[in-house]
Amino acid sequence: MKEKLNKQLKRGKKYLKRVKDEKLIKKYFKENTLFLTFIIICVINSTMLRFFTMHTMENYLAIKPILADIGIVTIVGSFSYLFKGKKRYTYLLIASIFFTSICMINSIYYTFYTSFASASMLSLTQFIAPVSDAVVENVLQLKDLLYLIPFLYFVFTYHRLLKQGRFNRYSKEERKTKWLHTLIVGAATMVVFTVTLSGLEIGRFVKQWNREYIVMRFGIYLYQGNDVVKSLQPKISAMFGYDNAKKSFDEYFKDKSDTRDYKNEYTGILEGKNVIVIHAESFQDVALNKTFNGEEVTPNMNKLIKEGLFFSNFYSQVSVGTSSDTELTFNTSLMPTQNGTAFVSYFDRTYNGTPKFMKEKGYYTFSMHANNADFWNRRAMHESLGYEKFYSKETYKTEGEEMIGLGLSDKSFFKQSVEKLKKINEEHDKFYGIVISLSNHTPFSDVTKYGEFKVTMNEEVTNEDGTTTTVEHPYLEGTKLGNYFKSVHYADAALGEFFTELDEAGLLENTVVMLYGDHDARLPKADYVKMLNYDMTTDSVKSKDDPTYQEFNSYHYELNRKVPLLIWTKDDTIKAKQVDDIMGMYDVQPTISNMLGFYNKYSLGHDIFEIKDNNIVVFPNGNWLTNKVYYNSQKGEYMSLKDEVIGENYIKENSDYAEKLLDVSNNIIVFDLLNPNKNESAVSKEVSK
Ligand code: GP9
Ligand code: MN
Repeated sequence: MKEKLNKQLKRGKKYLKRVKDEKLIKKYFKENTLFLTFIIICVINSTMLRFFTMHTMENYLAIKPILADIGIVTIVGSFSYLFKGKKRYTYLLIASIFFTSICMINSIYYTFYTSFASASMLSLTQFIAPVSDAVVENVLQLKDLLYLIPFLYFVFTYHRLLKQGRFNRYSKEERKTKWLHTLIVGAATMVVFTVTLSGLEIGRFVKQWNREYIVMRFGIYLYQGNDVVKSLQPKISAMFGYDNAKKSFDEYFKDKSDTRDYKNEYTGILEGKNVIVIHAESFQDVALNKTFNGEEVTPNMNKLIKEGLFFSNFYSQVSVGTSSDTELTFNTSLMPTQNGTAFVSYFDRTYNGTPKFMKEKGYYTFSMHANNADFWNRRAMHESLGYEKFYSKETYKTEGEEMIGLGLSDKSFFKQSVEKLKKINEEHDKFYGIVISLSNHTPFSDVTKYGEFKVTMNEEVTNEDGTTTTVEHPYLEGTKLGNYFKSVHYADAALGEFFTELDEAGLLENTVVMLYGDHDARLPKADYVKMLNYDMTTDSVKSKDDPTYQEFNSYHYELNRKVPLLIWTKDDTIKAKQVDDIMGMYDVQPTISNMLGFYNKYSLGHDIFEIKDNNIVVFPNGNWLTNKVYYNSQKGEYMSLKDEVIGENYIKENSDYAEKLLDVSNNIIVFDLLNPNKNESAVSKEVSK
């Protein structure tokens, strides 16, 4: 044994001596310049992508994704050695185009969706196209082209080697050995990488839990490979995982009553009333009651929220499906799907949609939106939700009308919608419909069309002679947040006109208006910091050491993403009240169904007037919010909202609840569990009260 070990040691020493004497490392570098360049440029690009997208220290210092990237590209690159002569270059060229494209696509995608691309979203490119202006302006940026530099360097290296006669041609034997050795190195790197992973990381990777989390720990290439497998999974798992899904579904709802088992002061109060729902694009609470030099950003909304039932801590729960995810959750009390979007990938499932229930109650149900009917696949999905008719772009006059951002201006859209509503009101006994606005859509750059609204800070300066002059500090002018306020100011004015026109047409009698902000406006954190900490005396942002500096960290950012929810009647059917309990989009259906007189057993949210301040809002990425805590599931960290000590149990119980809820929601959609033909237990429960 000892002798054997000694022999091995001797061999090892001899080899190291050879490496030193014959300068083997230098030789290796010289002989494999092209291959090594390929590895380096692929790793540089993926690292660059992570640095440009996720701005956290944890990401900047992460070694694991670099290791994973090296492993993957080494394995892929190793096969180049099997090709003869110039074909080896062609192979590496194709591979580097492939890896560079992954980085570029994800870079563009991230700017638009603040997420990484998914193969299940491939069909969504057709939805991106109509957003043309917004996409070009908001998405294609110089940084997206930076990935071409390393790639071009690779091409240049090849031509340089060729010119210098250093592009090696290997014999068959050499090629085979090189391939095998390189493959072993790649595989060994992957083994080292895998050993460093924690159980949690592996679990989340398998689940494709949160894309940022995966990219931060596994690198973009491994993420994308996993994503392709995961994207095929809905189709495959819909075939195979049914039994487990059905079991957990039955278990989840087993204690829930088949009919409504409570009554409160809101039960049935809206029964028989017409319903107009307003989907207010990117309307965020931050604009409410905000003033610039005494002028309100949203004077109309400020008035309405004082008159109606206003929910001041209301959050949308969107994933990559943004507007469409909100529509899903608003209408069905289900969460967005874990892969792809329900509107696009699962439009053919059965949904317990509010419009469907209202139709059963004898209402005429419809949706109105002046955008292309196929955007977010609404044409198909609105039918599945139970809207009898979708008044889309084709039914609106756009010629000669004002266009803002993505299309027809809200003012024109509302005006034309009122004409349609008048007709509907004449032809139908009662109606339930949604109007989906559009103008207040990112990138909020159509400023000239929003009307005059200054986002400045005025300073009264006393002159030497005692008179005063007003000095205007344009601190938010030109920022995205500043432009957003201008845009919301326009959207609010359009809303004001809509209410006036509805009133003039007599459409507010016997009608309830519900309004929700569909999701936050994805505004830069730095702009909020500037807004909160601008010092006009120095014309700059205060330093963090300044005692009056207001912190605005990532938790403040998350909490600030809340959107308005309003239920309003012209008469006093709905009395003015502000509800401050934490509430999510999935609580809307349970809350309004009690008012309107229907019941959906398979809702995931709660009637806010029953659950009150005991509520939890689960976000699609696993984060959750209660009246005590905002929990960040990716970081495994939380912020206590009331400065109290939070027990570990509290975090665990709520995290388990969130995980279970997301799982059940996803199963309902993927396995079509509300379809009475596929799931018998769903039949009898899908009834109106
Ligand atoms: C598109 C509009 C905007 O018709 O609803 O969608 P979004 O980009 O917010 O998902
Ligand atoms: Mn939207």
